[in-house]
Amino acid sequence: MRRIMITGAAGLIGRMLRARWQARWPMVLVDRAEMDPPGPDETVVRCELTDADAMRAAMQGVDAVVHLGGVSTEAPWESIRDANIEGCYQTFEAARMAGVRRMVFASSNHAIGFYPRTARLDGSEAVRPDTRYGVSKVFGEALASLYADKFGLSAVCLRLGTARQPDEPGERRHLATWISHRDLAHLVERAIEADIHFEIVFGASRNREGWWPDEAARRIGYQPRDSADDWRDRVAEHANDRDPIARDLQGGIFCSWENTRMTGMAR
Ligand code: 15L
Repeated sequence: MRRIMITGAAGLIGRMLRARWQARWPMVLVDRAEMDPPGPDETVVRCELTDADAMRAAMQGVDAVVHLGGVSTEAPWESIRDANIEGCYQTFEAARMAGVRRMVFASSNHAIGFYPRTARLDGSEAVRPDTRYGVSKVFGEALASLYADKFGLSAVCLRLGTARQPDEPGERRHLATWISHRDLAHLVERAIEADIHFEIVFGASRNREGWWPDEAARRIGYQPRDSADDWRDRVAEHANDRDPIARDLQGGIFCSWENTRMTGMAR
């Protein structure tokens, strides 16, 4: 029986996976924020990702880590550095020392956000991060590659699109980027179980307007069942859809924030 660690277990995706996996796998649930008390076969660990001792202790007996923890949007450098750079490093280090078999790293489409919406990407092209947050995801992907090649900690990096609550697209951009909770849970399960050394995989549902025709997703056995198309007529226009920078680029509004080159603002 696999024992799975979920970091960021108090977040939207962490809670969704926890609820689905309760009868399936023993879990170690890690977050700095408060979580529901442990059920049978669950261990709840409240700590910072940067707390190397706590992370090493929590990692004992873990077979696979789903690393969702850290800052999940753009933030001041200090927050990104602590949670997404140092915290990510300590998570990989604890996993290496405990002999973990598989790391599933929650990366993001913001690692490639400056590609135009006309581009079709498969993960083999150069990164174009759109934020400090996106840069931290590129760092995590690079760390995953290093630990796979040097220490045999096999890894799947999921460049996730948009997972939301409510579980439906909320702006026009999401018609390409949306991933349903059901598809996301299936994607993470395939990332845990696939026979893979290292892979970067985009995470979106079966959206007709999608930008990521993903061979790697097929290689790990991901078969999405939902589609943003079902909401096409119900998605109201959002301010982000009218932003002159956001509307042409895959990362959307993340590309606009603090942008002095395309807005002509002073640096
Ligand atoms: C992300 O990486 C964020 O974590 C999430 O909140 C969304 O903004 C998503 O990307 C997106 O691109 O829609």
